[in-house]
Amino acid sequence: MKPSRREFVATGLAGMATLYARQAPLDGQAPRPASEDGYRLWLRYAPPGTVVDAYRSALRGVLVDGTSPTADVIRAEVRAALTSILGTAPPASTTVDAGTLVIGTPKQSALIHRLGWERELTALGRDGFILRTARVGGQPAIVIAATDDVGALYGTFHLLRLLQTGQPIARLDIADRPRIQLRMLNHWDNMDGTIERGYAGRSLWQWNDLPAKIDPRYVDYARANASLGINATVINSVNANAIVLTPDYLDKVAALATAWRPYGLRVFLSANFASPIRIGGLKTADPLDQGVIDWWKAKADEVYKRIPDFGGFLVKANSEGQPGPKDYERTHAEGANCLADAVASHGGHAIWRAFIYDEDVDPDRAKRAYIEFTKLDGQFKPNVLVQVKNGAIDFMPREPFHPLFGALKQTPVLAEIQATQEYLGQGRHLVYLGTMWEEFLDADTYAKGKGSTVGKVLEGAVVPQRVTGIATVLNPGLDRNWCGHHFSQANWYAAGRLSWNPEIPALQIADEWTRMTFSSDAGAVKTIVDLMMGSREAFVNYTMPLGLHHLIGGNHYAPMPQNAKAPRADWTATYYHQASTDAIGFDRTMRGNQAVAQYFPPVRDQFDSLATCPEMFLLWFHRLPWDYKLKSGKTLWAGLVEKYHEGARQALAMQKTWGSLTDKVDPQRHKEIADRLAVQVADAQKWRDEILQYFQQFSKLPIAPPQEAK
Ligand code: BDP
Repeated sequence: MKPSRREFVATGLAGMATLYARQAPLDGQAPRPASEDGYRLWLRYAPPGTVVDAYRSALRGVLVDGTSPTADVIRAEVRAALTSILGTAPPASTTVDAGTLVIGTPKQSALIHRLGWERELTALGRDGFILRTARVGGQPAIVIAATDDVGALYGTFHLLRLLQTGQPIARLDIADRPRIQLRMLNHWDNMDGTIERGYAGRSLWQWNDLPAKIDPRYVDYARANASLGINATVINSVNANAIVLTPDYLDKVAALATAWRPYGLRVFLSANFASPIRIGGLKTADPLDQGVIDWWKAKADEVYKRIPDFGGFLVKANSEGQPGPKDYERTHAEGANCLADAVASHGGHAIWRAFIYDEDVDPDRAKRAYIEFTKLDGQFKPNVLVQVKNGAIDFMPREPFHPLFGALKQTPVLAEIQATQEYLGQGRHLVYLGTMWEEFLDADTYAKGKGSTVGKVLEGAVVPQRVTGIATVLNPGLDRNWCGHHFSQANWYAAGRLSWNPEIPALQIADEWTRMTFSSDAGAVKTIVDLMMGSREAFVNYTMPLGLHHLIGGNHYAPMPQNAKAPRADWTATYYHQASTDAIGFDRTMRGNQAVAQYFPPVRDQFDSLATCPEMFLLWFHRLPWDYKLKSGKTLWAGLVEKYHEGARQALAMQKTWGSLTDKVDPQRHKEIADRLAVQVADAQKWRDEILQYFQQFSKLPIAPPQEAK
């Protein structure tokens, strides 16, 4: 039976209450931890407390039974981790004694083969694993077994997570597999070393030094990803420079692919649709032109010669100025199929982004992709996947789920989520997105009746999908701590965990991450986890509550509700909030522009009716007078005032809470986070004041702060 979302996943933590109770507090005044720079992410392998004694007696030797680059990776990781967690690494064994950790595949290891687990392992798939206490050659041992050695690597990281989070390992019986096949990252790195919407320094990829020099950081990047089960990465921006497909660059990409292969990480590339013109010397990029078809085929062959396990192309076409099939009056299906055909014989995929919003399709940007892509369902080749952002506009702090989830019956759909925090405080605000993605993945599409959650749609459990996937836009850079804000690392972590299993609770993920990243001190963990769990709602409250969206300008950071001038109307703020003296909000109901009709009937009706529309989406779907009565009995204006004040107050409380952790968190990270929280507090007040003052011109009502906010 599947664990319900509200319980901790069986393979994860035993339950917070028991966990906190089990851990003895650290003795008296524990010394303040030594400074850290955050480079090691959640792979710090700090000893998790007194439980280490039990680990020492349970782990007395290590036998990684196999020879392959991945087996070497496992050996090195286990050695480094156990040395750090246990104080000294248990010896590498060649035979099994009591307490030997045995890791391998039935194919390579006779010991594992003799356990007779093949059928069970096959059912878990290539990436699944068993982590079990068992007798091996008559000796009690811990076994990590998988069909493929990458599965064994995932199992190894699972055990290391249990150790880092202080879990009991006396009787292990875990069989786990990913629910999603393509667990993918999308980097938005430009070829000149800058990163689009990157807030942590320049690109990780050192194009000038590649292919000769493999920076050790590439390997640490792969380790971090493998520890979460991330198995695919698109390394260049969707606003793609065609140069990446030239032979010199392909050699560089191949060197990265080679470094990452032992970690199970496959490379994909963003392709510029006009590449046949830009680097191929052709006059056209028309996807039905034979010369173009041949060019892509030859290009794909060239790529696969260097990278035999190349994943395929990701394409942003006819969106925000990018070239695409519509330039030639061809459909998106015709465009996608051309690239898909080129990689098909190699087992590759063409991933076509649905982030397309042509103004001639519909006046409302939120409706456009659904209209275009539902028309094309059934016309895509089998190896085309459509990649859909979580919401219909663009990574807003809160959006209802994109109506395309569950709507395409014959086309595999990947979700695109963004860990980068482009619209969520970028590298400066502490915003944990696990809760946001949980809300998204749990949303019920009703595509096949109740229980058709977005998570289930993505798993292929609602409409069968040929390939399943979740892509996370993640823009780490050369900053020592990878992500700019130390807490942004949690979003990389959460995205990876949810891509493995969309049902892992955000709370569990926050708890794991905190223990691995900061401390195993029960009080500190609880404080940090609480801080994380409330952070996204706080951000929504002080920026865009009650369904407001896009109240920003071009930098996507600061409030700019007055923004009425941009190259296109749907890049302004006024297009979305439509505030006037009468009302505020976007009428997407059946009486308005009928965007709600893009959802399946129960969802359509829920959003359509004021009685049932969740207030968190109120102004997304409804246009309402300032004196509209909220469920609380307050007017809409008073409700808005209250939300903005609440958000600013929450930011202040977060700062205070963090201040209480000086003894529990190392000085460097504590200070760097505290500095950013000071910015966040000031920003939250700025958002509150600027937005309320702006809307007050229309509401003409007093900004009466709730009592406790003073
Ligand atoms: C927007 C970003 C822009 C991206 C675009 C996309 O502001 O930089 O190019 O999305 O996803 O959110 O293509």
